[in-house]
Amino acid sequence: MADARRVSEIFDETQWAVAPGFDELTDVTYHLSTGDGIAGRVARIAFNRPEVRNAFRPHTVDELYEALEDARTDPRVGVVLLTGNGPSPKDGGWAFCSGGDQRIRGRDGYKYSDDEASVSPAGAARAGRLHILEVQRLIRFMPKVVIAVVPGWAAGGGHSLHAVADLTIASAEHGRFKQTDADVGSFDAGYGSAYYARQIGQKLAREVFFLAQEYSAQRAYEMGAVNAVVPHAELEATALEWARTILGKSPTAIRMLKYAFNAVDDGLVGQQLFAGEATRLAYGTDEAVEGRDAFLEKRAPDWSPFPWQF
Ligand code: S0N
Repeated sequence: MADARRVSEIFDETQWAVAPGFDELTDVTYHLSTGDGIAGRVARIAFNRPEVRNAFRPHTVDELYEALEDARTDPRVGVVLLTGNGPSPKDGGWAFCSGGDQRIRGRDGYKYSDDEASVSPAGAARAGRLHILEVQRLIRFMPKVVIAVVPGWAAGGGHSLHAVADLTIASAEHGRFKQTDADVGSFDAGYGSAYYARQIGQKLAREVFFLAQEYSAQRAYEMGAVNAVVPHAELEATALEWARTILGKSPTAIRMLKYAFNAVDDGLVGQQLFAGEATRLAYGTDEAVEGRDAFLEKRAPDWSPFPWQF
């Protein structure tokens, strides 16, 4: 049960309630906003393994996916804050996420348990998961704004999650960025690197990956990887304020804009998503209704009221 004490030192329990049905999570927490005018409209989903800098194991990714999917399909939710709880009870360190849990990395991916293949056929089928990439796609393709709220380390696959998020706000005191993939023999060859290079430029992106140095929140801001750097104590309040501002905008406009920003880098999938939303808008026109009605009434459509606009 994710009570307020177990959430995070900078979590304001007066602003949030545990999302219904998500009170038994172990590796992440999932809350919905309760504030005036935004009740139920902002989701806060947080890694909850601060003792390992919020590294994710397959079970973490399962819970993260379920929470994100719930937020995606909840018509009230317009903004998702993705963050990390903290600090670590061991040493007081803060993290957004430090990527895949290296202690359970096998030769074919990350393991649920040592003997999972012997547990059941499903266990065998899911052995060696790398499904954080499915989470990346969920963040990328959901027609809502996802903000990475970075209270500490964003490293490895955690760095990739911040890269794929729509916006990033970081703690001035504890926000740290480091792409360690090449240190541990892993490589995010998609959004984490190639798309990241679109954000900050090729030379800088190659430096981040090839040297795996540490970057402060301020330096990441200067590089164009972070939207805002704020005092640690104000991080979550600032993120909620940004969410409130975004919720004041047209949902359709935000959705079309996100897919427009994505389309240029997402190839046919990007075009498909943008076109799907365009089709949804077209279905609302009298012209499209006439096409449907003509078919159902077994007559030729009358397009005469609809000019060939220029
Ligand atoms: C984050 C770092 C820089 C923090 O350093 P700091 O503050 O000095 O803390 P530590 O003492 O190092 O850590 C505290 C405790 O936490 C444990 N820990 C930290 N990170 C991990 C981790 N990732 N896995 C397991 N344990 C971790 C430490 O061991 C320590 O524990 P104790 O107290 O018991 O000693 C620093 O911790 C660091 O560099 N961490 C490792 C970062 C890393 O290399 N992550 C993995 C990178 N690769 C991926 O994430 C791949 C992900 C993936 O699934 C993928 C697959 C295919 C395609 C793409 C991806 C992708 O998304 O990238």
